[in-house]
Amino acid sequence: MKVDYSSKLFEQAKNYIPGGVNSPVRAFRAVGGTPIFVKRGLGSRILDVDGNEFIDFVCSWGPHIFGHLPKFVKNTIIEQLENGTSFGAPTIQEVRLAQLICELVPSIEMVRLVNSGTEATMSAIRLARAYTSREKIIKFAGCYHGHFDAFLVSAGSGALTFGVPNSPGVTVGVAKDTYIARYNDIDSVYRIVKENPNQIAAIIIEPVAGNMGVVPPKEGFLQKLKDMCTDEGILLVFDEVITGFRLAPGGAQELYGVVPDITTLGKIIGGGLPVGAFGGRKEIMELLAPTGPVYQAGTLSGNPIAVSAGLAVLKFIKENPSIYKSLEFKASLLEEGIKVNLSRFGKRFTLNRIGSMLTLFFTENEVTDLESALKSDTVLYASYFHKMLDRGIYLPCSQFEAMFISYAHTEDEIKFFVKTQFEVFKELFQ
Ligand code: KE4
Repeated sequence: MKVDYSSKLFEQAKNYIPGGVNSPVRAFRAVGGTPIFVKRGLGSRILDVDGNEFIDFVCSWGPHIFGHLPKFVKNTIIEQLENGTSFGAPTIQEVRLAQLICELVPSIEMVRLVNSGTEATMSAIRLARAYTSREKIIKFAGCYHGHFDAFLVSAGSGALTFGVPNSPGVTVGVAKDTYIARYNDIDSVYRIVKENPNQIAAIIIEPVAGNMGVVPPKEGFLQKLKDMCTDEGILLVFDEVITGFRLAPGGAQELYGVVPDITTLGKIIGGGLPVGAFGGRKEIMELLAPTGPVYQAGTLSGNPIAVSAGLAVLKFIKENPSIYKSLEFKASLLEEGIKVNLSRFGKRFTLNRIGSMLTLFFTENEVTDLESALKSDTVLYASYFHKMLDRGIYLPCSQFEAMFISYAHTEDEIKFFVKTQFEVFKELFQ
Protein backbone atom coordinates (compact mmCIF):
# COMPACT_ATOMS: atom_id res chain seq x y z
CA MET A 1 0.00 0.00 0.00
CA LYS A 2 1.48 3.31 -1.10
CA VAL A 3 1.44 6.08 1.51
CA ASP A 4 3.90 8.48 -0.19
CA TYR A 5 1.60 11.48 -0.39
CA SER A 6 0.00 10.82 3.03
CA SER A 7 3.53 10.68 4.50
CA LYS A 8 4.52 13.90 2.77
CA LEU A 9 1.37 15.67 3.92
CA PHE A 10 1.83 14.35 7.44
CA GLU A 11 5.37 15.81 7.59
CA GLN A 12 4.03 19.16 6.33
CA ALA A 13 1.09 19.04 8.73
CA LYS A 14 3.38 18.54 11.70
CA ASN A 15 4.96 21.94 10.94
CA TYR A 16 1.67 23.76 11.37
CA ILE A 17 -0.64 21.58 13.49
CA PRO A 18 0.33 19.92 16.81
CA GLY A 19 1.12 16.29 15.97
CA GLY A 20 -0.10 16.98 12.44
CA VAL A 21 -3.72 16.39 13.41
CA ASN A 22 -6.70 18.31 14.71
CA SER A 23 -7.72 15.49 17.00
CA PRO A 24 -5.13 13.25 18.70
CA VAL A 25 -6.59 9.83 17.95
CA ARG A 26 -6.12 10.41 14.20
CA ALA A 27 -2.32 10.47 14.51
CA PHE A 28 -2.08 6.63 14.57
CA ARG A 29 0.00 6.90 17.80
CA ALA A 30 -1.77 3.82 19.24
CA VAL A 31 -1.02 1.66 16.18
CA GLY A 32 2.10 3.28 14.74
CA GLY A 33 2.76 4.25 11.17
CA THR A 34 1.51 7.15 9.08
CA PRO A 35 -2.12 8.21 9.21
CA ILE A 36 -3.81 8.06 5.83
CA PHE A 37 -5.00 11.41 4.55
CA VAL A 38 -8.48 10.94 3.19
CA LYS A 39 -9.42 12.60 -0.08
CA ARG A 40 -13.05 11.56 -0.33
CA GLY A 41 -15.70 9.33 1.12
CA LEU A 42 -18.69 7.84 -0.62
CA GLY A 43 -21.05 5.24 0.82
CA SER A 44 -19.07 2.63 2.73
CA ARG A 45 -15.77 3.61 1.13
CA ILE A 46 -13.01 6.16 1.61
CA LEU A 47 -10.23 7.04 -0.84
CA ASP A 48 -6.91 8.35 0.41
CA VAL A 49 -4.60 10.85 -1.29
CA ASP A 50 -2.44 8.02 -2.68
CA GLY A 51 -5.40 6.46 -4.43
CA ASN A 52 -5.88 3.62 -1.94
CA GLU A 53 -9.53 2.68 -1.40
CA PHE A 54 -10.80 1.24 1.88
CA ILE A 55 -14.04 -0.10 3.24
CA ASP A 56 -14.57 2.27 6.15
CA PHE A 57 -15.56 0.82 9.54
CA VAL A 58 -14.76 4.07 11.41
CA CYS A 59 -17.47 6.18 9.73
CA SER A 60 -15.86 9.38 11.09
CA TRP A 61 -16.13 7.86 14.63
CA GLY A 62 -19.87 7.33 14.33
CA PRO A 63 -21.70 10.12 12.42
CA HIS A 64 -22.13 8.29 9.11
CA ILE A 65 -24.90 5.85 9.92
CA PHE A 66 -25.95 6.04 6.23
CA GLY A 67 -22.38 5.97 4.92
CA HIS A 68 -20.47 8.91 3.47
CA LEU A 69 -22.50 11.58 1.72
CA PRO A 70 -25.80 9.80 1.11
CA LYS A 71 -27.62 11.49 -1.78
CA PHE A 72 -30.45 12.78 0.38
CA VAL A 73 -27.96 14.58 2.65
CA LYS A 74 -25.85 15.91 -0.23
CA ASN A 75 -28.90 17.35 -2.00
CA THR A 76 -30.14 18.93 1.24
CA ILE A 77 -26.80 20.64 1.88
CA ILE A 78 -26.58 21.93 -1.73
CA GLU A 79 -30.14 23.21 -1.54
CA GLN A 80 -29.47 25.03 1.75
CA LEU A 81 -26.19 26.46 0.40
CA GLU A 82 -28.23 28.46 -2.12
CA ASN A 83 -29.76 30.35 0.82
CA GLY A 84 -26.52 31.04 2.66
CA THR A 85 -24.57 29.39 5.44
CA SER A 86 -24.95 31.14 8.77
CA PHE A 87 -26.87 34.15 10.04
CA GLY A 88 -26.51 34.28 13.80
CA ALA A 89 -30.28 34.49 13.78
CA PRO A 90 -33.03 31.92 14.25
CA THR A 91 -33.92 29.78 11.23
CA ILE A 92 -36.77 27.38 10.52
CA GLN A 93 -34.40 24.40 10.18
CA GLU A 94 -33.25 24.55 13.80
CA VAL A 95 -36.86 24.58 15.00
CA ARG A 96 -37.63 21.51 12.90
CA LEU A 97 -34.53 19.63 14.13
CA ALA A 98 -35.31 20.49 17.74
CA GLN A 99 -38.91 19.37 17.20
CA LEU A 100 -37.76 16.02 15.77
CA ILE A 101 -35.23 15.39 18.55
CA CYS A 102 -37.96 16.10 21.14
CA GLU A 103 -40.28 13.73 19.32
CA LEU A 104 -37.81 10.84 19.02
CA VAL A 105 -35.75 10.96 22.24
CA PRO A 106 -37.82 9.89 25.29
CA SER A 107 -36.07 12.13 27.85
CA ILE A 108 -36.08 15.31 25.77
CA GLU A 109 -38.92 17.83 26.03
CA MET A 110 -36.65 20.76 25.12
CA VAL A 111 -33.22 20.86 23.50
CA ARG A 112 -30.38 23.31 22.86
CA LEU A 113 -28.26 22.83 19.75
CA VAL A 114 -24.49 23.37 19.90
CA ASN A 115 -21.50 22.54 17.65
CA SER A 116 -19.90 19.46 19.20
CA GLY A 117 -20.36 16.66 21.69
CA THR A 118 -18.01 18.40 24.11
CA GLU A 119 -20.08 21.56 24.09
CA ALA A 120 -23.16 19.43 24.76
CA THR A 121 -21.69 17.54 27.71
CA MET A 122 -19.98 20.52 29.34
CA SER A 123 -23.19 22.54 29.09
CA ALA A 124 -25.21 19.63 30.49
CA ILE A 125 -22.96 19.53 33.57
CA ARG A 126 -23.23 23.29 34.12
CA LEU A 127 -27.02 22.99 33.85
CA ALA A 128 -27.16 20.05 36.26
CA ARG A 129 -25.05 21.93 38.81
CA ALA A 130 -27.35 24.92 38.54
CA TYR A 131 -30.52 22.86 38.76
CA THR A 132 -29.38 20.96 41.88
CA SER A 133 -27.28 23.76 43.44
CA ARG A 134 -24.62 21.09 43.94
CA GLU A 135 -21.04 21.03 42.64
CA LYS A 136 -19.72 17.49 42.43
CA ILE A 137 -20.17 15.04 39.57
CA ILE A 138 -19.52 11.35 39.03
CA LYS A 139 -18.21 9.92 35.79
CA PHE A 140 -16.94 6.42 34.96
CA ALA A 141 -13.38 5.32 34.29
CA GLY A 142 -13.11 4.61 30.57
CA CYS A 143 -16.03 6.80 29.54
CA TYR A 144 -15.10 9.81 27.41
CA HIS A 145 -17.37 12.82 27.24
CA GLY A 146 -15.17 15.27 25.32
CA HIS A 147 -12.32 17.47 26.49
CA PHE A 148 -14.11 19.63 29.12
CA ASP A 149 -11.80 20.15 32.14
CA ALA A 150 -14.14 18.40 34.56
CA PHE A 151 -13.93 15.21 32.48
CA LEU A 152 -10.12 15.13 32.09
CA VAL A 153 -9.82 13.56 35.52
CA SER A 154 -8.63 10.18 36.77
CA ALA A 155 -9.50 8.37 39.95
CA GLY A 156 -7.71 9.75 42.96
CA SER A 157 -5.59 7.60 45.28
CA GLY A 158 -8.57 5.72 46.65
CA ALA A 159 -11.87 4.91 45.02
CA LEU A 160 -13.57 7.33 47.37
CA THR A 161 -11.24 10.25 46.97
CA PHE A 162 -11.96 12.96 44.48
CA GLY A 163 -10.31 12.92 41.08
CA VAL A 164 -6.91 14.19 40.02
CA PRO A 165 -6.22 15.96 36.71
CA ASN A 166 -5.16 13.66 33.91
CA SER A 167 -4.13 16.48 31.64
CA PRO A 168 -1.86 19.44 32.33
CA GLY A 169 -3.90 22.62 32.35
CA VAL A 170 -6.72 21.04 34.35
CA THR A 171 -6.62 22.47 37.84
CA VAL A 172 -6.77 20.54 41.08
CA GLY A 173 -9.70 22.78 41.95
CA VAL A 174 -11.68 21.50 38.99
CA ALA A 175 -10.64 17.87 39.40
CA LYS A 176 -11.64 17.75 43.06
CA ASP A 177 -15.30 18.09 42.04
CA THR A 178 -15.18 15.00 39.83
CA TYR A 179 -15.42 11.49 41.26
CA ILE A 180 -14.59 8.39 39.24
CA ALA A 181 -16.71 5.27 39.55
CA ARG A 182 -16.28 1.90 37.87
CA TYR A 183 -18.46 1.02 34.89
CA ASN A 184 -20.97 -1.77 35.63
CA ASP A 185 -20.17 -1.53 39.38
CA ILE A 186 -23.17 0.06 41.08
CA ASP A 187 -21.56 -0.27 44.53
CA SER A 188 -18.67 1.95 43.41
CA VAL A 189 -21.24 4.65 42.65
CA TYR A 190 -23.18 4.06 45.83
CA ARG A 191 -20.04 4.46 48.00
CA ILE A 192 -19.19 7.85 46.44
CA VAL A 193 -22.79 9.08 46.78
CA LYS A 194 -22.93 8.01 50.45
CA GLU A 195 -19.55 9.67 51.12
CA ASN A 196 -20.81 12.92 49.63
CA PRO A 197 -24.43 13.29 50.80
CA ASN A 198 -26.41 15.99 48.97
CA GLN A 199 -23.28 17.08 47.08
CA ILE A 200 -23.52 15.19 43.80
CA ALA A 201 -25.17 17.23 41.04
CA ALA A 202 -24.96 14.69 38.24
CA ILE A 203 -23.84 11.25 37.22
CA ILE A 204 -22.78 11.19 33.57
CA ILE A 205 -22.42 7.94 31.68
CA GLU A 206 -22.21 6.51 28.18
CA PRO A 207 -25.22 4.15 28.42
CA VAL A 208 -23.29 1.83 26.11
CA ALA A 209 -19.64 2.75 26.43
CA GLY A 210 -17.82 3.26 23.15
CA ASN A 211 -14.64 4.98 24.32
CA MET A 212 -12.90 2.07 25.97
CA GLY A 213 -14.01 -0.04 23.06
CA VAL A 214 -17.64 -1.17 23.21
CA VAL A 215 -18.69 -2.09 26.75
CA PRO A 216 -22.44 -2.68 27.24
CA PRO A 217 -24.16 -2.03 30.57
CA LYS A 218 -24.77 -5.18 32.65
CA GLU A 219 -28.39 -6.24 33.13
CA GLY A 220 -30.13 -3.73 35.41
CA PHE A 221 -27.11 -1.45 35.83
CA LEU A 222 -28.67 1.59 34.14
CA GLN A 223 -31.95 1.18 36.02
CA LYS A 224 -30.12 0.98 39.36
CA LEU A 225 -28.27 4.18 38.45
CA LYS A 226 -31.55 5.84 37.59
CA ASP A 227 -33.17 4.72 40.87
CA MET A 228 -30.18 5.94 42.88
CA CYS A 229 -30.33 9.34 41.17
CA THR A 230 -34.05 9.61 41.83
CA ASP A 231 -33.61 8.72 45.53
CA GLU A 232 -30.66 11.08 46.00
CA GLY A 233 -31.84 14.10 43.96
CA ILE A 234 -29.02 13.62 41.46
CA LEU A 235 -29.50 14.27 37.73
CA LEU A 236 -28.69 11.30 35.50
CA VAL A 237 -26.99 12.39 32.27
CA PHE A 238 -26.87 9.91 29.38
CA ASP A 239 -24.08 10.87 27.04
CA GLU A 240 -25.58 9.54 23.80
CA VAL A 241 -23.18 11.32 21.47
CA ILE A 242 -22.35 7.88 20.03
CA THR A 243 -25.46 5.85 20.86
CA GLY A 244 -28.03 8.52 19.99
CA PHE A 245 -29.82 7.43 16.79
CA ARG A 246 -27.12 4.73 16.45
CA LEU A 247 -28.90 2.03 18.47
CA ALA A 248 -32.53 3.10 17.92
CA PRO A 249 -34.44 6.28 17.00
CA GLY A 250 -34.56 6.99 20.75
CA GLY A 251 -30.98 5.83 21.33
CA ALA A 252 -29.84 3.63 24.21
CA GLN A 253 -32.56 5.05 26.47
CA GLU A 254 -35.16 3.57 24.11
CA LEU A 255 -33.26 0.29 23.77
CA TYR A 256 -32.83 -0.21 27.54
CA GLY A 257 -36.03 1.53 28.64
CA VAL A 258 -34.20 3.82 31.09
CA VAL A 259 -34.97 7.53 30.77
CA PRO A 260 -32.27 9.94 32.06
CA ASP A 261 -32.82 13.52 33.22
CA ILE A 262 -30.56 15.01 30.56
CA THR A 263 -29.33 13.55 27.27
CA THR A 264 -26.38 14.76 25.22
CA LEU A 265 -26.18 14.11 21.48
CA GLY A 266 -23.75 14.65 18.61
CA LYS A 267 -22.26 12.82 15.61
CA ILE A 268 -25.30 11.35 13.77
CA ILE A 269 -27.49 14.42 14.45
CA GLY A 270 -25.15 16.52 12.31
CA GLY A 271 -25.31 14.21 9.29
CA GLY A 272 -21.53 14.55 9.01
CA LEU A 273 -21.43 18.26 9.89
CA PRO A 274 -20.76 19.79 13.33
CA VAL A 275 -23.87 19.55 15.50
CA GLY A 276 -24.18 18.68 19.19
CA ALA A 277 -27.22 18.95 21.42
CA PHE A 278 -28.32 18.57 25.02
CA GLY A 279 -31.90 18.24 26.20
CA GLY A 280 -34.18 17.16 28.97
CA ARG A 281 -37.33 18.10 30.83
CA LYS A 282 -38.57 21.67 30.31
CA GLU A 283 -38.20 22.49 34.02
CA ILE A 284 -34.46 21.81 33.67
CA MET A 285 -33.87 23.29 30.22
CA GLU A 286 -35.68 26.56 30.95
CA LEU A 287 -32.92 27.40 33.41
CA LEU A 288 -30.81 28.17 30.32
CA ALA A 289 -30.37 31.75 29.11
CA PRO A 290 -32.27 33.67 27.97
CA THR A 291 -35.18 32.11 29.90
CA GLY A 292 -33.02 31.38 32.92
CA PRO A 293 -29.73 32.40 34.51
CA VAL A 294 -27.51 29.56 33.24
CA TYR A 295 -25.39 31.02 30.49
CA GLN A 296 -24.56 29.03 27.33
CA ALA A 297 -24.09 30.30 23.79
CA GLY A 298 -22.50 29.67 20.38
CA THR A 299 -22.00 31.70 17.21
CA LEU A 300 -22.64 28.79 14.87
CA SER A 301 -25.05 26.87 17.08
CA GLY A 302 -28.02 25.75 14.98
CA ASN A 303 -26.46 26.99 11.75
CA PRO A 304 -28.73 26.08 8.83
CA ILE A 305 -26.17 24.10 6.80
CA ALA A 306 -25.23 21.65 9.56
CA VAL A 307 -28.77 21.52 10.91
CA SER A 308 -30.23 20.80 7.46
CA ALA A 309 -27.90 17.81 7.09
CA GLY A 310 -28.87 16.53 10.54
CA LEU A 311 -32.54 17.14 9.85
CA ALA A 312 -32.36 15.11 6.63
CA VAL A 313 -30.80 12.19 8.53
CA LEU A 314 -33.27 12.24 11.41
CA LYS A 315 -36.23 12.56 9.03
CA PHE A 316 -34.96 9.50 7.13
CA ILE A 317 -34.59 7.59 10.41
CA LYS A 318 -38.09 8.56 11.53
CA GLU A 319 -39.60 7.49 8.20
CA ASN A 320 -37.52 4.31 7.90
CA PRO A 321 -37.08 2.69 11.35
CA SER A 322 -36.46 -0.59 9.50
CA ILE A 323 -32.88 0.58 8.95
CA TYR A 324 -32.08 -0.76 12.42
CA LYS A 325 -33.13 -4.26 11.33
CA SER A 326 -30.77 -4.00 8.38
CA LEU A 327 -27.95 -2.71 10.59
CA GLU A 328 -28.59 -5.52 13.10
CA PHE A 329 -28.54 -8.14 10.32
CA LYS A 330 -25.25 -6.95 8.87
CA ALA A 331 -23.63 -6.48 12.28
CA SER A 332 -24.68 -9.94 13.45
CA LEU A 333 -23.34 -11.40 10.19
CA LEU A 334 -20.02 -9.74 10.91
CA GLU A 335 -20.03 -10.88 14.55
CA GLU A 336 -20.73 -14.46 13.44
CA GLY A 337 -17.95 -14.37 10.87
CA ILE A 338 -15.42 -12.99 13.36
CA LYS A 339 -16.35 -15.67 15.89
CA VAL A 340 -15.89 -18.41 13.29
CA ASN A 341 -12.49 -16.95 12.36
CA LEU A 342 -11.43 -16.84 16.00
CA SER A 343 -12.52 -20.42 16.62
CA ARG A 344 -10.59 -21.65 13.57
CA PHE A 345 -7.40 -20.40 15.24
CA GLY A 346 -8.42 -21.50 18.71
CA LYS A 347 -8.64 -17.91 19.91
CA ARG A 348 -11.23 -16.91 22.51
CA PHE A 349 -10.84 -13.10 22.19
CA THR A 350 -13.74 -11.01 23.46
CA LEU A 351 -16.13 -9.42 21.01
CA ASN A 352 -18.56 -6.87 22.44
CA ARG A 353 -21.37 -5.71 20.18
CA ILE A 354 -24.54 -3.71 20.60
CA GLY A 355 -26.35 -3.07 17.34
CA SER A 356 -23.99 -1.65 14.72
CA MET A 357 -21.19 -0.70 17.14
CA LEU A 358 -18.67 -3.34 18.11
CA THR A 359 -15.12 -4.00 19.32
CA LEU A 360 -12.91 -7.09 19.08
CA PHE A 361 -10.74 -6.98 22.22
CA PHE A 362 -7.48 -8.90 21.98
CA THR A 363 -7.95 -10.41 25.42
CA GLU A 364 -9.67 -13.60 26.50
CA ASN A 365 -11.21 -12.13 29.64
CA GLU A 366 -14.67 -10.62 29.71
CA VAL A 367 -14.54 -6.85 29.10
CA THR A 368 -17.00 -5.08 31.39
CA ASP A 369 -15.04 -1.98 32.43
CA LEU A 370 -11.81 -0.06 31.77
CA GLU A 371 -9.65 -2.34 33.92
CA SER A 372 -10.64 -5.44 31.95
CA ALA A 373 -10.43 -3.59 28.62
CA LEU A 374 -6.85 -2.56 29.40
CA LYS A 375 -5.83 -6.22 29.57
CA SER A 376 -6.06 -6.29 25.78
CA ASP A 377 -2.90 -6.88 23.75
CA THR A 378 -2.50 -3.50 22.07
CA VAL A 379 0.67 -4.58 20.23
CA LEU A 380 -1.26 -7.41 18.62
CA TYR A 381 -4.11 -5.01 17.84
CA ALA A 382 -1.66 -2.65 16.09
CA SER A 383 -0.36 -5.48 13.93
CA TYR A 384 -3.91 -6.64 13.12
CA PHE A 385 -4.90 -3.03 12.30
CA HIS A 386 -2.09 -2.58 9.75
CA LYS A 387 -2.57 -5.96 8.12
CA MET A 388 -6.25 -5.20 7.66
CA LEU A 389 -5.42 -1.71 6.39
CA ASP A 390 -2.99 -3.14 3.83
CA ARG A 391 -5.86 -5.29 2.56
CA GLY A 392 -8.33 -2.42 2.22
CA ILE A 393 -10.16 -2.49 5.56
CA TYR A 394 -10.08 0.75 7.58
CA LEU A 395 -10.52 0.01 11.31
CA PRO A 396 -10.34 2.32 14.34
CA CYS A 397 -6.67 3.21 14.92
CA SER A 398 -6.97 2.21 18.59
CA GLN A 399 -8.02 -0.92 20.44
CA PHE A 400 -10.12 1.32 22.68
CA GLU A 401 -12.52 2.70 20.10
CA ALA A 402 -15.71 1.34 18.57
CA MET A 403 -16.01 0.21 14.99
CA PHE A 404 -19.24 0.97 13.16
CA ILE A 405 -21.30 -0.53 10.38
CA SER A 406 -23.40 1.78 8.24
CA TYR A 407 -26.55 1.31 6.20
CA ALA A 408 -24.31 1.66 3.12
CA HIS A 409 -22.17 -1.41 3.94
CA THR A 410 -23.24 -4.36 1.79
CA GLU A 411 -23.46 -8.03 2.75
CA ASP A 412 -20.63 -8.69 0.26
CA GLU A 413 -18.44 -6.14 2.06
CA ILE A 414 -19.15 -7.86 5.37
CA LYS A 415 -18.16 -11.19 3.78
CA PHE A 416 -15.03 -9.56 2.36
CA PHE A 417 -14.16 -8.34 5.88
CA VAL A 418 -14.52 -11.85 7.28
CA LYS A 419 -12.45 -13.40 4.48
CA THR A 420 -9.74 -10.75 4.84
CA GLN A 421 -9.65 -11.15 8.60
CA PHE A 422 -9.18 -14.90 8.18
CA GLU A 423 -6.12 -14.26 5.99
CA VAL A 424 -4.75 -11.80 8.55
CA PHE A 425 -5.37 -14.21 11.42
CA LYS A 426 -3.46 -16.88 9.41
CA GLU A 427 -0.48 -14.53 9.30
CA LEU A 428 -0.81 -13.56 12.94
CA PHE A 429 -1.58 -16.90 14.55
CA GLN A 430 -0.24 -19.68 12.33
P1 KE4 B 1 -16.83 15.87 20.18
O1 KE4 B 1 -16.51 17.10 21.01
O2 KE4 B 1 -15.57 15.15 19.71
O3 KE4 B 1 -17.80 16.16 19.03
O4 KE4 B 1 -17.60 14.84 21.12
C1 KE4 B 1 -17.03 14.45 22.33
C2 KE4 B 1 -17.65 13.12 22.75
C3 KE4 B 1 -18.59 13.13 23.75
N1 KE4 B 1 -19.18 11.97 24.14
C4 KE4 B 1 -18.87 10.79 23.57
C5 KE4 B 1 -19.54 9.54 24.04
C6 KE4 B 1 -17.90 10.74 22.54
O5 KE4 B 1 -17.58 9.54 21.98
C7 KE4 B 1 -17.27 11.92 22.11
C8 KE4 B 1 -16.20 11.93 21.03
N2 KE4 B 1 -15.83 10.65 20.50
C9 KE4 B 1 -14.50 10.52 20.01
C10 KE4 B 1 -14.20 9.09 19.58
N3 KE4 B 1 -14.81 8.10 20.33
C11 KE4 B 1 -14.27 11.47 18.89
C12 KE4 B 1 -13.03 11.21 18.08
C13 KE4 B 1 -11.97 12.23 18.36
O6 KE4 B 1 -11.79 12.59 19.55
O7 KE4 B 1 -11.32 12.63 17.38
